[in-house]
Amino acid sequence: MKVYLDNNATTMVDPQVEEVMRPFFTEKYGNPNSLHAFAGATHAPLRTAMEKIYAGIHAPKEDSVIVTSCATESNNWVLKSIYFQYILTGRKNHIIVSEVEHPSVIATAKFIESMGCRVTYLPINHEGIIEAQSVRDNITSKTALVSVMMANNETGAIFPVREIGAICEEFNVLFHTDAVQAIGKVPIDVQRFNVDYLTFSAHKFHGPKGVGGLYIKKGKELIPLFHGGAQMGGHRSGTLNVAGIVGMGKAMELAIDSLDYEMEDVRELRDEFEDELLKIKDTFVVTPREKRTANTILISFRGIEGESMLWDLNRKGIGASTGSACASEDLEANSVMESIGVDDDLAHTAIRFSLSRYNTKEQMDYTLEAVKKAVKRLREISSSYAYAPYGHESGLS
Ligand code: C6P
Repeated sequence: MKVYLDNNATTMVDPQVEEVMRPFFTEKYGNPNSLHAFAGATHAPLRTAMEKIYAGIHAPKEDSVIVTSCATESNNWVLKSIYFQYILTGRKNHIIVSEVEHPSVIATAKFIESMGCRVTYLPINHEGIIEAQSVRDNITSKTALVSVMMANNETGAIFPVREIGAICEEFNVLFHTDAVQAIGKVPIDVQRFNVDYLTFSAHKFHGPKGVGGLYIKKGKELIPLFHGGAQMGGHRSGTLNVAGIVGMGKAMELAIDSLDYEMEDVRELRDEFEDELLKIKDTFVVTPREKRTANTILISFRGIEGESMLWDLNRKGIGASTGSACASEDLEANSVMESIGVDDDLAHTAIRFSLSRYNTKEQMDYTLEAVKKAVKRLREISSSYAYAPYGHESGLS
């Protein structure tokens, strides 16, 4: 059996998405900006796709949704533009981010910090969640931007973006949220959340890789990251990725249609699996499940290096991760676990299981058995587990 449980890293392209994309490679391949029928054939599908994307996040027509190459680009764009518009010009000198943002936010924040911007990195609480009050406490008259993600990629923790949006509005501070892990998992409404900028990436919701987006509220325009042929209304130059945009539109439509299934059926599958995992001794899950997206579990098995567990699971055809895919090669402790303040040993034992609408009960039962076997085998050879005060057995009786 093959079981894919790394859907926070990327997802399978939905077959319906692949189907709508196919004509744009070998039939309707015109550049949308050209002046002939090959180009014209792309216009209606592009318009339809953009309508679906606007609808998916409840963006009003007067606001902009700009297609980018990925969430990393969107996140870089927001922070670097704020630097050019507000920090470099001396109008403001400060931004606030959470310390568990994706590296595309954290590394960009550190870059603009090295250019003279003051950056506050907000800590998470013991449940792995940012408290809205901490945003309020750190805003000053010189704060240009607050950037806090909607859902964390490692734990699935849902952050209080609505409250944070309201605080930012009260203090007249721009608000960006990285919604990469929230699309298709929680309802998204840019108007209710009061966000100025919102990032997303198609491959996280069963769309293609290499295409993402940035929502920009009217009146909160950014300086383009890419100057050139003035596509996308001059916001982002470069020939449009027609197949990618059409695919992202379809994927957004399907994500919204599947939202109830995700929030009920995927949640049930996840919860049952989690209940069984927690019966194994010396396990620890970050963030209460009702405060998480329905598909994610970050769990520690004391005494077992995360990478060893992944190896055992991989041999059984199961794909999971130790956390964020882009940090998985460094063998460092899980960064969210460290931020919560768990001890270093435990932070090295984290495994992220992230489900999708394609997972089945049979797959989860199969995975559970594989996890139990791996725990037994690995704890038997784990010196840190054998000598630790909490037990001398594998944890499975
Ligand atoms: N997180 C994970 O395993 P790109 O690769 O640019 O499409 O997405 C980047 C990104 C931005 N924000 C969040 C919250 C994300 O989760 C990701 C991608 C993957 O968690 C790969 S590191």
